[in-house]
Amino acid sequence: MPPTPLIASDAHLGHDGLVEVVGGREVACYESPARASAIREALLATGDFVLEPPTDHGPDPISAVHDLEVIDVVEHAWTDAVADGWDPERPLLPDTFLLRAYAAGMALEQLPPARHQRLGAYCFDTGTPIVAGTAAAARAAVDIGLTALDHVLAGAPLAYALCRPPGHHAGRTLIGGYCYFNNAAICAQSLVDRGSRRVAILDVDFHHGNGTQQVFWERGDVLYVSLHGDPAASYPSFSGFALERGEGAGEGATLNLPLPPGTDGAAYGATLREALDAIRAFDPDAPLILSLGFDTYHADPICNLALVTGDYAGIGAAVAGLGLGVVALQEGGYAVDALGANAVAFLGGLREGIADR
Ligand code: Q9C
Ligand code: ZN
Repeated sequence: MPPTPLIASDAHLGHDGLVEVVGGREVACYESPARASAIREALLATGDFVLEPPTDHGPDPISAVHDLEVIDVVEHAWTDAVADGWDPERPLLPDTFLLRAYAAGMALEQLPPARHQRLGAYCFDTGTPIVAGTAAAARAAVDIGLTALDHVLAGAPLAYALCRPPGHHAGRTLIGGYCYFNNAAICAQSLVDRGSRRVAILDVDFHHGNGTQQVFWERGDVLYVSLHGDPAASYPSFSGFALERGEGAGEGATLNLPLPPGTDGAAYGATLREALDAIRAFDPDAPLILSLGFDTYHADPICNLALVTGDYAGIGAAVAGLGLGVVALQEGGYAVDALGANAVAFLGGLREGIADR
């Protein structure tokens, strides 16, 4: 089998020095540059991957998914803050969040003009800091995803997008969960815009992809299927329950498969079969968009499932069994020392599954 394109760039290195607030403490952000370096080095060392740069796809694919107001805030909050005297050594996190629950009576058209003062109107948590290099990194992650998609549309059975920052928590008008632009949703929308009528997104990151779900909630042309830690016990807490199934034209085109804490590879595999059956029944006419996280790993510092490295090869092979082209986009995974081995196992399993079919 020919080498698999690995799309990556160094733009993410500027998205660094990040802190988040967890459990009442400021900590170094788990979502670090070392994550991407570890995956990249491990994949290249196998000899089965060829490093390719992203190509510039411009702003239109981003604005096909995200509202201009949040794009504007991501692009300019940092420079507005620094112009206003913000210490450039400190990442920008909102102090105030605009919640619908207290919006009654507010003149929402009168948000503050400085983009950093408005950040909390477009952000849902304390884990999504902005620094000087954030906007460029987020744009590059989109281009990385779209370039991987280009490779698959040009005939590669699999392409791997080393996206950083990740994307699946970012909604139409909201950043959060380490995510700014929703790389997977942008790829799925790009397929629809090129004429696909049934696009499937499979999300195997530990966390529910609330952003991806929101973008396609009322859409029947994009199926969103997610396996994730039960939101009753895990971030993002307010979405990912099984009863969320989409609405209107999208009713039934969202499938949430929450997993209890401690779920191991065998139980995960059984639930994955349900997910893959739903994708087969949907009968996609486009490559699969795979939101790929390794935070289901037993030693992940912020998650609670119990997969081991060997499990990922089986999951990858099962995904290959769909018979679809696969655009794999990196989402989460925070056990940095294990990320390389887990990526090699997953993508190796995918490659073997593709070679066998
Ligand atoms: N400080 C992904 O895996 N954790 N995102 C707490 C508040 C956020 C995970 C945030 C976890 C986000 C792509
Ligand atoms: Zn995650």
